[in-house]
Amino acid sequence: MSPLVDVSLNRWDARCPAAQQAATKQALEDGHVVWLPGLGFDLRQEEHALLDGATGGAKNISWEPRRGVRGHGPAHDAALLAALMQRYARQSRTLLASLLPAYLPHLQQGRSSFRPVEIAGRATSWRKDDTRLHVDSFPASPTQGRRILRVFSNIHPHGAPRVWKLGAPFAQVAQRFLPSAARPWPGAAALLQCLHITKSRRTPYDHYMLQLHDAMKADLAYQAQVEQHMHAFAPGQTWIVFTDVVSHAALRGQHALEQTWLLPVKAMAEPGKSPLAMLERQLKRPLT
Ligand SMILES: O=C(O)CCC(=O)C(=O)O
Ligand SMILES: [Fe+2]
Repeated sequence: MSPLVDVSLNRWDARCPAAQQAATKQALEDGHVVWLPGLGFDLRQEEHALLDGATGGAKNISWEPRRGVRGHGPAHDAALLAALMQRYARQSRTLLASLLPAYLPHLQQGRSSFRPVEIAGRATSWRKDDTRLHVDSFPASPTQGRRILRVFSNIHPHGAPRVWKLGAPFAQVAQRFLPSAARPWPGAAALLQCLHITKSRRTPYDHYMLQLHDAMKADLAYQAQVEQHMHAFAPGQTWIVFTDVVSHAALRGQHALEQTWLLPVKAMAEPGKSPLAMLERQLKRPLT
């Protein structure tokens, strides 16, 4: 089956029939990418300046309501960036309200990001190398079992696609990598939190998700051999994905916006399809 399910919407506040809402929710929970080829995010006149000129090398410029803009270079206008990402956060919420109203009361707003740097050829450590297939897990921000739901839009001004690779289903990832994952050290979670390395308690779930993330990226034979589908997201397109279950890699592209939402597992139509439930079934013990 195709890893992408396309949904034809051309407004962020579209009115969606109940059948379309149900199909979208099921596609996401089954580990598909929901692709909105007709839904683009429009920049304001003054925001085009953010797409050219020096970026200061920042891979991710982020914004959060309480912390403001982080990661921007001296050439960037922080107020302009904040306004852009705040608008993206709002519009992505409007989109989720249209398409996934059952999730809406449960969504917790995470980071917004603006990604102005070309992915191809970017120098990074293997662990941060998003050109390798991986599932998402945030070392400093444990989700404690909550789902990572992300909305992306390609805003490249001159036609460059954002090229992704999509890999094997999560069940296969867990089958392959979980048996050799190290157990969490007793006391490690408390220490990490105490040292402010994590913002909250790293649960066993977060520990194992990080192990999967790292093991996938570190295994070059796996990267070469696993099933993989390439997909190019053109400018003017948006996509939604639970990046904690979908094996993904971003190969090339420049200028994207991304909004992260966290969703408690109990808000899913089928909580048994969460990575938390899948890992707990495989390890036969609770992980939060
Ligand atoms: O920037 C992208 O297109 C996706 C990179 C990625 O893997 C991520 O943000 O988790
Ligand atoms: Fe990722």
